[in-house]
Formats: sequence, structure tokens, C-alpha cells
Amino acid sequence: MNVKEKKSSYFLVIGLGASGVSMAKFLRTKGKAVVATDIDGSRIDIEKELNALGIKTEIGFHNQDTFNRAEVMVPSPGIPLTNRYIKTAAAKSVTITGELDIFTRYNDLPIIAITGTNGKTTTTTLIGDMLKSCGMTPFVGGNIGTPLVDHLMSKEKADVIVAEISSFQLDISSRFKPDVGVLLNLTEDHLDRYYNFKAYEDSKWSIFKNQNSSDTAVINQSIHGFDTISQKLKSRIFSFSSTPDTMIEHGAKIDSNKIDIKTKAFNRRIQTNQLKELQGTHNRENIAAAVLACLAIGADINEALKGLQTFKNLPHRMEFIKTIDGISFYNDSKATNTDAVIRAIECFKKNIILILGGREKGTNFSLLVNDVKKSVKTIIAIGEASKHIKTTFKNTCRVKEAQTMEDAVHTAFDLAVKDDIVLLSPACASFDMYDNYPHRGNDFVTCVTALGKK
Ligand code: UMA
Repeated sequence: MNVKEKKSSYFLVIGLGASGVSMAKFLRTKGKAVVATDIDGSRIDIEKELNALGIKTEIGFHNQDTFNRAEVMVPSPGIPLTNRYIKTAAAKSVTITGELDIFTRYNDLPIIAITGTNGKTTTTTLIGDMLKSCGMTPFVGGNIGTPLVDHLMSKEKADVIVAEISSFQLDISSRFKPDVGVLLNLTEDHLDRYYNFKAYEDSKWSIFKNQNSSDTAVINQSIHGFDTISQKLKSRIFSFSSTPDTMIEHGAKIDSNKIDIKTKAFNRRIQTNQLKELQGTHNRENIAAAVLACLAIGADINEALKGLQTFKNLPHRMEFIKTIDGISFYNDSKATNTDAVIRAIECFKKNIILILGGREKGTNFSLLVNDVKKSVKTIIAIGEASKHIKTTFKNTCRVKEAQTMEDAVHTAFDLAVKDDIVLLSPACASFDMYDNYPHRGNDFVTCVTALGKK
């Protein structure tokens, strides 16, 4: 469709994935003129529905003129601001905004926002479950999959927003101000998108930039730079740490099987060895952050803790699939960076056959060498990264290459002996072989299930 509009008359929604489709519809409900564009011709499936709502579409191409004449550009989080159409239009003073700022403008509920490199989805889900347990009605959305503006279009009542937030969303936000912000951890990721690690760190810390003294920042005290950066924040700080001998003023101290929570108004020990679904140090950190976030929002914590007891792990995150001939298979397809893989390896400590690879994101595989040396017998390398993996680990352990997931699972099964662990924990994005990480995880599960039938 050719767009002939005067300059400064419409919102241009860029990208028609989950985020863009919801955004285009939402802006329309607010009476805005909206043009939506996606470079991928296969998104044509959505065109009729959007046109029926009065949204103009340009699908299968981007038109620089349409970008230049927009009043505001709303890029989807997956599209970097270095995109040449966006850059050119921005240079002509077209405003850029994102989902977080648009949501902030229309939302009137308290917000708990969770970011960090790993554990965001688990912690977001856990907070949602805990708040439900104490009778609250959370809307759980954001990077977890349901765009935040869906809440603004929904008739379902909620009393609090629990939002998983990515650095991509934060990068184009200037107004977002969560009542409770959570920063779980910060390790290397998305270095294909950021100039350097510092730029990624700055993006994550910016979740707190608009908070004031009536807001709470829940922060992992072990994050590099915590002492200096947290001192500059206006927010009330609740911190947590699993590093031995760390002093925590208000927050949570994490031990191998317990979490001691201590704030001005609350003092309680949580035993974690019974929580089979949330094992490992990283999960104890997620629990500590979730409890502190619930306390900060004023939830009835005794009731909220019941939600912790009944929490069920999410698919594709250290998901146990089955044991065949004494060999156990785990699907950790969500592990798309090296830190997540280290956390997975730590859960087993030995006898691991690791399926690693996919599309790199500026991935530094050498960060895995120490843990692989200690615990991994064999790496099965898959996808675009397989050559890089082979070179990195050639002096660390046996490395085999596989062309497909089926090939990888068969090779792992052939090499494994009783009590071995076959772990898909790829440290890479999935887009070279799959639509997304669930697609990759489901393929792994299918291949493992088929093995069991033989
Ligand atoms: N596109 C263009 N032009 C381009 C490039 C892409 O039109 O130059 C189009 C693509 O053809 C595609 C669309 O943009 O149709 C994709 O946009 P997107 O990548 O932002 O994907 P969405 O489906 O809108 O999903 C986004 C988040 N994706 C990313 O941040 C990469 C989802 O997070 C999120 O769940 C969803 O919005 C709802 O809020 C996923 C993710 O991988 C899970 N997040 C990263 C992570 O967790 O590490 C940050």
C-alpha cells in the first residue's frame, strides 16, 4: 500500500511481530493514525486484520519516505536503532519511542519490572504466582511474551503489572518508572547489538533511572559496580547476594539451602531444599529477588510464600525430559548466553554431554572453558557456531559436530554411558536453525522422545 500522508501525521510501527502488532492496534484504539511496516513479506498474513482497523501497512519492504514523514517511529525491540531507515529518519528529527514509554503514558497500576541477563522469565513468573497466592490480580507481560499494551486493551481487571523487561526495550525508553525495579544479574550477552559490555550494562541499570525515594530497587549486590552505582540511585535499595561474607543492609542473604530476608519491617528465613523446581544458586537468587519485590509492593508475604511452594518450572529452562538406560536428558534451550550455560553446568557438576551452538551474538565461548574442563565429557557442536566451538574447545574436551538436532541427540546417546547427563544448553540464539528457542527446545524433546521409543 502506498502511503501518501503529510509529514508529522502518523505513528510508524516498525516490525510486525508480537510487539508491533499489539502496538499498532493499541495506538489505533487511541485514535492515532498508524502506519505499520515489516520487511518480511510473510507477515502479509496480518495485513487484512490491520487494514480493517484502519491501519495502513507496508509489508515485505521498508520505504524511506514513509519513515521520514512519520511523526513518531515505534521500532519493535528486536530492531536496532542502527537500522538505516530509522537512522536516516531520526537524522531528519522524526521522534523515536518504544513500548515502555507508550505504556507508561496510559498505565495507572503499580509496576514491578524485572530485568537482568538471566532468570528474568522465571522470576517474573514466580512474582506473578506469589502475588496471585495472596489474592492479588497481576498482569504478567513484557519481554516474557505478552506485550504490555495488551493489558491496556484488555477488559480483564488487574491490580499490579509484573513486567519482564529487556535491555532492547529500555534503550528506547525515557519515561518508564517502575514502583519496584529488579536487576537480577549482569553478564555478557547481546554483544552483537551493543558497542561493548559497558553499553549493555548501562542499558540494564537504566531501569532505575526515573525512580525516586518512594520506589524500590531490588539489586543483586554481587553485580560489578553495585557499590558505586547504587549509591547514586534515588530509590530505596533492597539487595541480595549469594556471595559468602557479603554484608546486606536491607534485603536477602543466600546460603546453600536457605535465604535470610531482613528489612526494617520483616525478618524471616526461607528454607529452599524442599523447593525441587527451583534448584541451584541462580534459582535461590531468583527467589530472593521475587520475595523482596513482593515485600516492596506491600504483598501479604506469608500468603505469597505459598505461591513459591507450588511453583512449576517453565519449559526450556533446565527441563528434565526423561532417563533412558540411566542417561538423563535436559532441555535448557532458553540458555542463549554463556552465563546461562555455566549455571546449567553447575547444577550437575560432572558427566555432562553438552549440546552447544546455534547463531552467535558476539559470543565469547572461552568464558565456558573452566566449567567445561571440570564437568563436560563431550561437546556436540551445532549450527553456525560449530566451527568456532570446535576451535575454542579443541584442547579442553572431545568435540563432535552435528548437522541437525536429531544427529546431535543420536551422537550424544551413542557416546553416553549410565549416569551421564545429555544437556541442550546452547549459549546461542536459535535463528540459524529455528524460529525461536521454544522451537529448538521442542525439536530436542521430540528427538529424545523418539530415542526412547526405539
Ligand atoms: N523486522 C523489520 N525490519 C527489520 C528487522 C526486523 O520489519 O529491519 C521485523 C521482522 O520481520 C519481524 C519483527 O520485526 O516480523 C520482529 O520484531 P522483534 O524482533 O522485536 O520480535 P517480536 O515478535 O515483536 O518480539 C518482541 C521481543 N523480541 C526481541 O526483543 C528480539 C520478544 O522477546 C518479546 O517477547 C515480544 O516482543 C513481546 O514483548 C523475545 C526475545 O528474544 C523473547 N527477547 C530478547 C531476550 O530475551 O534476550 C531481548
